[in-house]
Amino acid sequence: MFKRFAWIGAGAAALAPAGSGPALAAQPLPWQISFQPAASPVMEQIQWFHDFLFWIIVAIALFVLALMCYCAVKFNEKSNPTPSPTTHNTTLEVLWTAIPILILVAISVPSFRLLYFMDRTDKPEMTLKAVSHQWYWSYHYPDHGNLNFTSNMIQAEDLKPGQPRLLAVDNEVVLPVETNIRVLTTSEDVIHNWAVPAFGLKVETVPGRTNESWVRITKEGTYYGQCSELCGLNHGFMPIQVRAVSKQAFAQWTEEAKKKFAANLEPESVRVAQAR
Ligand SMILES: [Cu+2]
Repeated sequence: MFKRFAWIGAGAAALAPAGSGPALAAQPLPWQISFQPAASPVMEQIQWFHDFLFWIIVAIALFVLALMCYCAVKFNEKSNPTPSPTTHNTTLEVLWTAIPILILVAISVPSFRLLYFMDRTDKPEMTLKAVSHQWYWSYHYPDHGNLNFTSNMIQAEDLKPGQPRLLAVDNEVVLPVETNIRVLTTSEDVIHNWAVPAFGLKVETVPGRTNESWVRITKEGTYYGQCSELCGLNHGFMPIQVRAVSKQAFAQWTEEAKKKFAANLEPESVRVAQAR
């Protein structure tokens, strides 16, 4: 059911006039009422779990509504002028204790399975480190010659056609598809949160601490996210933009990026020494 709404969103994006942005951009859309299309196994499972819970909630709500209607009709003063003095019914009491427990157990099994699945990947093929600052991000690729750069939001007046307001950045994160990517996050100042809805990722970035998660992007495209922890004045203006490309295109990009951000490649200690 919810996937259908996501498709409506994706359809609307595809129907947008040419030149208005990448077709596979995963971002919030007008009138969107459900998730962005999943672009990672974690998000696929989150959506499955959401739908699973939804139908359990619908069943419980309908059952309670039916009980209430039944009582209102059957036991109102007119149709039941002399109420029964019964105060206990052992069978009923056992049932209304045991059945909710069984429902909670049925929910907990996939819930824990998903929690552990989201936690970390066994076989990371590369690492991306996202560091938060008030109010921008910096990204580090420790497996690619310490490639690193900062990523700032593009101000509304500087947007080019197709760039979404409050979401587009100057230097996007580029990642390969079909690769197990370990995501490490930390912060330079206060607590922020690196969140990309299409990946099912929402990781706190805490000063003095490194948090870990992972992503395996299944589709090429551009994905947007935002800082999801109230972090101060410009909290709403430090978006995240990820471009997922093929492995070959990623290898090519790292070579170009190493040239573009050559000044950042040396370890910080060397840079500090040179500046003196
Ligand atoms: Cu923030």
